[in-house]
This record gives sequence, C-alpha cells and structure tokens, in this order.
Amino acid sequence: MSSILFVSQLPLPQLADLPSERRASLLGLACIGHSSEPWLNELPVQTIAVPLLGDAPPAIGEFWTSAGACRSGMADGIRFRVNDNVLFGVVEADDADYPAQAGASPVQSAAEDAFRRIFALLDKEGYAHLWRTWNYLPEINAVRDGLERYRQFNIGRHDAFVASGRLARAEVPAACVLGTRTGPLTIAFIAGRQAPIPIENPRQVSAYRYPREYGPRSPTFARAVLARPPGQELLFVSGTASIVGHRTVHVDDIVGQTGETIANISAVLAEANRQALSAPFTLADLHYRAYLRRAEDFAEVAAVLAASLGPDARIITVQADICRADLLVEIEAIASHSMGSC
Ligand code: 3EB
Repeated sequence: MSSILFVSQLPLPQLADLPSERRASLLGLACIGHSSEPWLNELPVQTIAVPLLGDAPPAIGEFWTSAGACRSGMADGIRFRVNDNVLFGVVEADDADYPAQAGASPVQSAAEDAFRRIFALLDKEGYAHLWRTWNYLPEINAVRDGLERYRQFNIGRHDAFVASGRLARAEVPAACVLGTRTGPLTIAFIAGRQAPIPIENPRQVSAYRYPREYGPRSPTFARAVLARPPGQELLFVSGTASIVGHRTVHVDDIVGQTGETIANISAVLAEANRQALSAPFTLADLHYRAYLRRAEDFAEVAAVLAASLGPDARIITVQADICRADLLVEIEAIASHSMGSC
C-alpha cells in the first residue's frame, strides 16, 4: 500500500529536525508565511506569501507524506513527486512574462498556460484526475484593462479545462483562489489515478454555473471532492464563503459571514457523507485554513469558530484578499479517514 497521509501544520523551523526517512517520504508541502530552508528546494514546495494571524509561528508547513516510495520529477517547469497513487506538484507563472495579446490578458495567458502544463504532465504521467488545486494570485482584486485579475484568471483556467476535455466530462477539482502580497501566480495540485467524487452544496449554485455577473467565464471548481487512494478516504473542501445561491450575504458583517461560511461547510459535509464509505465526516475531523481580508477581524472570527467548531479545532488563519471584493472571510478544509485494514 502506498497511501498518502495528511500531516498538518508544523512550525517550519522544525523541518530541519525531521529524520531523513521522513523527508524521503514527503510528497511535497505548502509553506505558509515565510521560509528560506535551502533543502526544501528538492521538493515541490508552494510558498504562500501571506501573513499568519493570531498566536502562530512566523511560518507553518503543511505536509503531504507518502507511506510508500516516492519519485521526483521536473517537467515543463513543474516540480512534482509521485507515489503509486498520487502526484503532488507546484507550478508558477508570472504574468509579467506573458505579453498582452489581442483577446487575452497576461494573467489569462499565465493561468491558461499553467493549467495546460499541469494537464500535459498529468496525462503523460498517468495521474489524469485532478483532485485539488490551491491557487494564489497577487493583486487578485485589481482591475487591469477593464477586468478584475481574478476574472482574467478564470478565463484562462476555464479555457484550459475546456481544451483538455475535462470540463465537458464535468471533471473539476476542489479549489481555492486567494490573493498574495508578492510573487507569481502559484498553483499547487494533487492528482490521482482514480477520478474523485465531486460534491456540490445544495445551498449554493455550482460555481461552474455562476451567472455572467461574476465574470465572462465561471470559476472551474467543485465545492468538495472525495478521493480514495488505497486504504484511505480524503475529503477536500474548497474555499467556502458567505454565499447563498450565487449571491454574497452579510455584506460588511464579519460575524454573519463567518457563521454563514460554517453553515455552508456543514452542508457540504452532509452531502459528502451521503457518498462516504468511511465513518461520517464531522466539523471536528477537519483541518482548516481561514483567510481573512482584514487582519483586524481575527478575534471576532476566532470567537465564532471556537463557538461552532470547539476550542481544539485545527485552524491556520492568514490575511489574504478573497476573490470577490465583498467577501471578508473564506475557509477551506481537509479531512482524512482510514478505511480500516486494507
Ligand atoms: C465562491 O464560493 C467563493 O475560483 O476556484 C472559492 C473557492 C471561491 C474556489 C475558485 C473561488 C474558487 O465562489 C470563491
């Protein structure tokens, strides 16, 4: 068996102390905050340049560890590692490197190129099914040439999903798209040999069916996916916000938005549990990442989360811009269940 295990949230200075067998079994990681650990360069590492909030160390690593042997690769600028069942990779694309073209902005071209390269890699390596993408884009809400950069990103992503045939097959991953302070567009992704099970939220219009008022092309993601590497059931809950139907609710009300976001995550869990083969997923199972537009909202959000998730919930909270200008908070989550003795 070579399943993957989610190992969360180590303060990054502890990385240097990891035994070499542990390092050898890492598929990759996200580095939230700031890090300059040189040995990390051997691994796919997504650097997420966002400040951590609350009582947190300066940087946190979120690790993907494989129970079996791993192999590293580099293809078309994408650093990746695989085990028998999954591929973890990181790709970066700086829109400054893409010339403006008639009909395609630099951000659109960067996003389309990044996803086309991801799909080429996945098809070649035989991990055809994208489970989860984590997308970070600087100046996400800035309007350039008449269109918000997030909406430009959506056009490029959509076109790559169409070109690869994945949108026609309704194969869309769980995802998030957040703003960073600096750096290129960076996309981390996990793909597998098996198609994941997409989960939608009955309280929300599916994002890939959003009306045009949110941009010329809809965001290409599922509200959650369930994935089943051998012996394991993983639940990836996409970035979730205070949206009911397709509209933002509780504008300018951080407490209201946080409560509505938890209601949406609960609804996604209930849908996932209709399909789950392992024990039912609960709010207490999840590892959370919370993005706040305004750092000063931290205490109010933390109070709502403690009341609804319990005081021991595992939550990384960061400041980041969110892809709709009226959203103040977005929360994503991951859970992993063992399937028993296989
Ligand atoms: C929303 O529900 C909030 O464009 O991939 C959440 C998660 C959001 C993923 C994406 C966008 C994305 O529409 C925004």
